[in-house]
Amino acid sequence: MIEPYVAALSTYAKDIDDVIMLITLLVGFWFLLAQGALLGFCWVYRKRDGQKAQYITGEEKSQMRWVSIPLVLIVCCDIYIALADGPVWAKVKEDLPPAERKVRVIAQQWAWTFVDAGPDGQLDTADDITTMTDLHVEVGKLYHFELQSLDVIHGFSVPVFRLKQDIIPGRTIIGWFEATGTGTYDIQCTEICGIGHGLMPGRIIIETAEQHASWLAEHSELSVASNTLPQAAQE
Ligand SMILES: [Cu+2]
Repeated sequence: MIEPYVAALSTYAKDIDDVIMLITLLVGFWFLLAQGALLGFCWVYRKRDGQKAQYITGEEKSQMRWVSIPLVLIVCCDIYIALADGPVWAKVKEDLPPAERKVRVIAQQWAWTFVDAGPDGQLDTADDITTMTDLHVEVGKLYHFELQSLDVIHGFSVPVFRLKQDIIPGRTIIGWFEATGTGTYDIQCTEICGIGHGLMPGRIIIETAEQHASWLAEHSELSVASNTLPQAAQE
């Protein structure tokens, strides 16, 4: 539905779009029906000369049906939506498929810091690559992300992945994504996190295997050098 405007570039983006489409269609159907009936009754039973308004208690069975039948039908629609979205929620938020890559996302007022695990795939080692604002990832690799906040509640949102997760200070929240296409796209903070909230830009750069390998090679050497320099100076 929104794919012409925001590309769908994660393995679960289409599942989420499908749920949103289902909800839009079901809710839209009942909305149009209810508003149509309201306007129709306003017209049919409008004020006419010589006709007195009738007082309706709504207690008779024929009148109560106007409420009870739509109520049962709408509850059935709700159950149908719950059955459709439950597996998608479980897939995105509860399941944690094995990681091929790891990245730490650190939010603060008002910037993003990203720590890539580097060539060894382990965080908190000498070859970790720290970047501000830009998150470099490889297409087709399953990433685990660790979300951390240095101050207040922020929201990590990658619209092209249909991914959104709040970041709570004092907690590390783990989730996953796998990109299905390349390009540069927005990362947004989706919590009003202070006066500079609107100035908290981020970008995700989804690269091919070759592009990402050369980015890794270029930056991990730099980070190893800078991580080992202080030790060398001490000796
Ligand atoms: Cu924020």
